[in-house]
Amino acid sequence: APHLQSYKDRAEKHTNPAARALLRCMDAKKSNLAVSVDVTRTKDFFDIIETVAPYVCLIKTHVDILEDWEPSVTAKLQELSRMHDFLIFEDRKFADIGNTVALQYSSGIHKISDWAHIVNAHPVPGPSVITGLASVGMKSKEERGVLLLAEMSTKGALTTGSYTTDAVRMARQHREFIIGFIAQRRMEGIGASATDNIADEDFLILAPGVGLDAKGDAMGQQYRTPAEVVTECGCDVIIVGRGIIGTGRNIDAEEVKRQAQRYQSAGWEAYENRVTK
Ligand code: 5IU
Repeated sequence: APHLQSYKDRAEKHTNPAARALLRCMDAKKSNLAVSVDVTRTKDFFDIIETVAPYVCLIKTHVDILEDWEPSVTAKLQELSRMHDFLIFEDRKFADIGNTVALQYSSGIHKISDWAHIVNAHPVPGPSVITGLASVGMKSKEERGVLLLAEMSTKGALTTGSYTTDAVRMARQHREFIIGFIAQRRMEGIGASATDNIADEDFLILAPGVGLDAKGDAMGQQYRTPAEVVTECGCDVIIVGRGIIGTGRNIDAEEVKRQAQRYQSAGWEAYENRVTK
């Protein structure tokens, strides 16, 4: 089972270049931490990224919330990604017909496919959402991969039962491009039939809803600890926003750094407690 193997071994075997790059980075930096930089001003955005960069494998963005976004923002983000060795995940949650998501991914002002190694999509439209994104991402010369939203962290989420099972089945049909899931637990083998070759299935699980102090927020978010998420539930990457960046206003760089280090160690310890040594 992939969750018992090291990130390093999985990096060597994975067939998707973006997944390989992420696993390699996790091993090299000893970090399974993704920081979610949900702020509205580019100055805060870059202050946070430059502070947390040494401790993360991945930076998760919502570029559409930046009030003063301009093309140089994503150019600088790519430069930082190369300089500090982290990947970029634009949490765009595509959810339209194939033709539309292909345009949303490649075009508009943000041109997401130019700079985001990883994006995600809701499985709700069916396999056409994957076909649409793949028509852009699979043609790119860069490392590109997509995560399906198999489960959400929020109270009352509809992503349960057969919805989740069908999401895994969809991903299994497109393993060259669907590198894994946003989910709360491992997904390999779910919904597989006897004819599916699941022996070498390795879906990366990126889990949002991670916090060491709070149990949730006032708007339905629910938090679990890195130990619950990584050791017990077998997820690969912890996604942390406010646990590290605070409210996103009046950024205290020293505190952000301290929290990033704290979550990096907690995430890595949870991983070491899981893998077979
Ligand atoms: N996010 C979730 N839960 C989900 C999905 C995405 O929290 O199920 I899908 C995003 C939303 C936010 C980040 O950008 O992950 C979590 O931020 P906090 O750690 O501040 O709650």
